[in-house]
Amino acid sequence: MFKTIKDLPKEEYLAPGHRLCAGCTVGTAVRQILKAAGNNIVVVTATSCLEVATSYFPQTAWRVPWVHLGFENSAAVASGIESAFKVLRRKRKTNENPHVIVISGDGGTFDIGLQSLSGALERGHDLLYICYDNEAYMNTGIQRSSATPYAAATTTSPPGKKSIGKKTHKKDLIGIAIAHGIPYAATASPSFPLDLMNKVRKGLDVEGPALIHVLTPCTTGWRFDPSMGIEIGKLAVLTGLWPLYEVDNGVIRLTLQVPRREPVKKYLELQGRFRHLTEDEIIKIQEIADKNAEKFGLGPIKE
Ligand SMILES: Cc1ncc(C[n+]2csc(CCOP(=O)(O)OP(=O)(O)O)c2C)c(N)n1
Ligand code: SF4
Repeated sequence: MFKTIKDLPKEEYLAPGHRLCAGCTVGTAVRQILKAAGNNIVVVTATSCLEVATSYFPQTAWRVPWVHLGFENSAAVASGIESAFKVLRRKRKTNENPHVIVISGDGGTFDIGLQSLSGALERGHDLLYICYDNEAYMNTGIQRSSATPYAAATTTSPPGKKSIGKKTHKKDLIGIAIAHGIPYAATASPSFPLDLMNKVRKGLDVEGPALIHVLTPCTTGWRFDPSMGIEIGKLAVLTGLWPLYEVDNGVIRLTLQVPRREPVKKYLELQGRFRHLTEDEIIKIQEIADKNAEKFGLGPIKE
């Protein structure tokens, strides 16, 4: 368990010099994930910002074994890798027993990869699936995904006279994952690194599938100043829009208490994708945070 920053390993498994945007929190999250996981791993990544920015031929930012897959099949290939190692060990052809970790975007998880993810969870493969969620298909031009939150502007959910932006709400990925009866699922944020890294360790240590859903603010798609990513991630948690919790063998536990919540307006007004919102829409988003607060036992809004 990582109790303080001093406990963190010094090793860096994501090399600097990758091509993620300046201020992108995906790189920060992946750096933390790899530090927590160590190098006895195989990472599987679907097409995404993370993939294109870290594997610019002939260079790679990955200092661990890594494979790029099609958008739709990362969980299927991760299942195959996990099974192949199992068979090779049984046949005494290898002693190697690496953890298999998928790191995929929300488009590759919530939408196009959901079928292969469901299959992997249902079959019970011993792997850790991490969805980094920048709340849209960023790499191809900020199209909405089913993880895009209510009322956010994207290039395919533009606000206008007859539209408030995205009309529907974000899917409950953790709810979908635990419906498969998996032993461990959690939300996380790179703004709370010890919480995120301890969840990665737990997800690797359980036997069977684990899933971690990480909110990763995106300077380009959410339209905020590149210096603000970590602050915006903190505000997502402190408003109650992104509660940090885990589901350990069916038991839900809040991992970060928020005794006094920030109003959602503080989070929304920092982001260009919400600039068009009326007071009425802001109230609707405040209600989402209030419902989360009731569900997870967060404190009241600060006066
Ligand atoms: C089956 C398929 N459909 C569409 C694409 C084009 N495509 C590549 S990356 C991408 C967006 C990925 O979105 P997400 O998983 O959220 O990752 P992000 O780019 O936001 O990091 C799309 C649509 C593709 N490669 N394969
Ligand atoms: S578009 Fe967003 S998620 Fe993609 S690299 Fe840039 S900041 Fe990161």
